[in-house]
Amino acid sequence: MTTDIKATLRAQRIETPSWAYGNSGTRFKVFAQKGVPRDPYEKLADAAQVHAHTGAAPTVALHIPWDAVDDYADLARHAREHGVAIGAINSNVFQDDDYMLGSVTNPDPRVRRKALGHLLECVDVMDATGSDTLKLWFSDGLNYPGQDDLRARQDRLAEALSAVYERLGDGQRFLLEYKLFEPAFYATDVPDWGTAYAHCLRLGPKAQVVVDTGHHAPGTNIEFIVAFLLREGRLGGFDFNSRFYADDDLMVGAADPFQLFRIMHEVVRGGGLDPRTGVAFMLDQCHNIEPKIPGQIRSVMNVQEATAKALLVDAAALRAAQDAGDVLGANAVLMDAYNTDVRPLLAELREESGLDPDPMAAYARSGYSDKIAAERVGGTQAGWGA
Ligand code: AFD
Ligand code: MN
Repeated sequence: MTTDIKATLRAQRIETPSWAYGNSGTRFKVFAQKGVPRDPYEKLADAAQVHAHTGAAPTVALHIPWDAVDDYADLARHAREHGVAIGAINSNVFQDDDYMLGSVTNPDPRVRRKALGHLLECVDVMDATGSDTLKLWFSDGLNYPGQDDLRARQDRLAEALSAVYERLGDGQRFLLEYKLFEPAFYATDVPDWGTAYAHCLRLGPKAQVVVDTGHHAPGTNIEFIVAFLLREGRLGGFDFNSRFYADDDLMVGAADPFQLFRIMHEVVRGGGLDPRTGVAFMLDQCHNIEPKIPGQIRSVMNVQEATAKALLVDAAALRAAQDAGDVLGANAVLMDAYNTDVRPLLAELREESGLDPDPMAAYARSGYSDKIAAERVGGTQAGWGA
């Protein structure tokens, strides 16, 4: 059993976001950190550190235009030279002044055309980088009742999504991301998994839903959403992070490791770890006060630990207890796996893969942090571009 679990964990791939390595903060303050990358090339170098120490993070999501370059083939080459590859392409229709009243759902057709143009440019970037996944998040929404027509905005959204869907090439897909709140305060045009699912269902199999674990009302049963979407073949992937109160973008598993375990249990139960399902395990986090690279390393480790625990669930015993209506017995089977310390198993796995059993300590010893702080002087540090 351990051999199988190790093989599955060895095959697990977790994607880190380029924007996690830049400065980030809240509307109150962005705290600049020493050594932060100044361009996509340096971001990829930092992301490569996460993969080098964990062995589980070989791809890096880009965000356009933050990571726009003249020559994507050269950027892809740079990534390969550092042992990583470009992953999902994230669109950005939330930071241009034209988008104040929305992007693809804006009442002004000129703005809608501009937003759609950007989305189609992102597919061009996919063609240039060989990425198969476009991630679409719309901050579009309203601050007041009556401000605009909720139904008309869905019509506009559907029109834009259809145009992007038609543009996708073979082997390409888009992941539609929902978010209950922020930056809009009254209504968001893609607020929940049902809205995202309905739009994807209408379009076809190349449209799937991405579950950002910070994008729900407090107390939402996220693992139910995961189980449902996976069963429907519409779980495109995750934007993993964790939250205490809002979309806090903290290290995944840091606020509620039990919830992350329950999510990964549904992934394992539904076959979502099989690469053929295409479920993308992406991180989407912004570490405002934590050092960037170690924050990503810890997050990758947290996903690995939750996955290892989920793989330890005795599926036969669980099913037997469930079928027998043995409430406490079934719960005990799940809790038994959750309460297992899987760190020795993961340490062993890393050593067998030629890695240091403790990625955090290995990174700290590497001196990379001091190196980039000393070298990266001048230039303009990457950030959220807000
Ligand atoms: C913001 C949004 C959303 C999106 C991310 C990258 O809330 O999570 O995936 O930016 O564009 O965090
Ligand atoms: Mn996200």
